[in-house]
Amino acid sequence: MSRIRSSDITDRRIYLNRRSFMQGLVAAAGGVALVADTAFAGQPAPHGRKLTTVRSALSTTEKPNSWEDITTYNNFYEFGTGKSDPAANAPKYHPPQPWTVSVEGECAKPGRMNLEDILKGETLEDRIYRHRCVEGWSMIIPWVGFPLANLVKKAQPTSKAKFVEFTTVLDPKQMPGQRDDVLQWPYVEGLRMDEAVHPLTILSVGVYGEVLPNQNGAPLRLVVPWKYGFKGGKSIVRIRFVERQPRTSWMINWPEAYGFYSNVNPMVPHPRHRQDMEARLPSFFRSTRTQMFNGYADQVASLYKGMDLRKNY
Ligand SMILES: Nc1nc2c(c(=O)[nH]1)N[C@H]1C(S)=C(S)[C@@H](COP(=O)(O)O)O[C@H]1N2
Ligand SMILES: [Mo]
Repeated sequence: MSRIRSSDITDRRIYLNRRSFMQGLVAAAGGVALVADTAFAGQPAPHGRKLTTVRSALSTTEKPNSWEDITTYNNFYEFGTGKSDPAANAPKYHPPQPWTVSVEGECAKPGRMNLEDILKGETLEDRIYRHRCVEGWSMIIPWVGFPLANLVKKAQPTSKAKFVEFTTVLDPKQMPGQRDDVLQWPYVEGLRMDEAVHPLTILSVGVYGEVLPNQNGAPLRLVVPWKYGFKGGKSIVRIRFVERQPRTSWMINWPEAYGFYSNVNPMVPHPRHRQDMEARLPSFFRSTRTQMFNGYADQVASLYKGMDLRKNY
């Protein structure tokens, strides 16, 4: 099958929109960008526009999935519940320009921040991470991002801030999925403070050295590689520091299946999905053994010392 390039499914207006977003990124990152990155030579460059990045030491050495796998097999219920719905519907979405994130709650520096300001002074890193969906499939994804801890630091959370809540944009006019009540909208996710500032936790603005396609959560999405994929909220417009554990959209949807922690754990099955094996796309056979904390146990197991992970699923 021939590759679907996003230039084929993106109209010119959106292309220009993406360009101006890119220019914002370039300005923000201080004149980087538009430089070919050799790390992924041989992979298609669907927009022909690359970000300048540095390779992160926290990357896995496993071979990344193809651009096509990563951008055409997605979960993004705002654009439909089918795996191919986001690639079909999300390219038509117009992110507001400029994209602003409201930083709220228990912090000394609340306020609205433009994405450009958020990226100012950040070094964008290639973070090749394992990505494990609770439904049983997995991929290796070369994200581009920066540590969430950097943004948390700028906000100066107070001692009352025990959790961080992440909210996706609410735009039912442009997001057909938000006109159905499959989930509570807007999509809400959350992390404990120590999880949020862990060096593996990133905010991503790109994949394969390019600006994030809409279906992957443009322009800014959360990535927490030791947790199931649904913890990675997309298209984030609000980050709130709170004292109490946030009520996330998935917990409200089905609390017995979706706990707050949702750490990848081969020993705790989901009511509908076993978790001890996974299908590494593009294969649909569950022939890969799932690792505790998705293979990141050395880095994160200490966060959960003394906790019963069967209860705190
Ligand atoms: N706003 C929002 N974020 C979301 C979702 C969603 O439906 N809406 N799906 C989650 C799920 S279930 C997964 S597995 C990942 C998929 O990310 P990817 O499409 O970039 O692979 O996004 C997560 N973030
Ligand atoms: Mo998922």
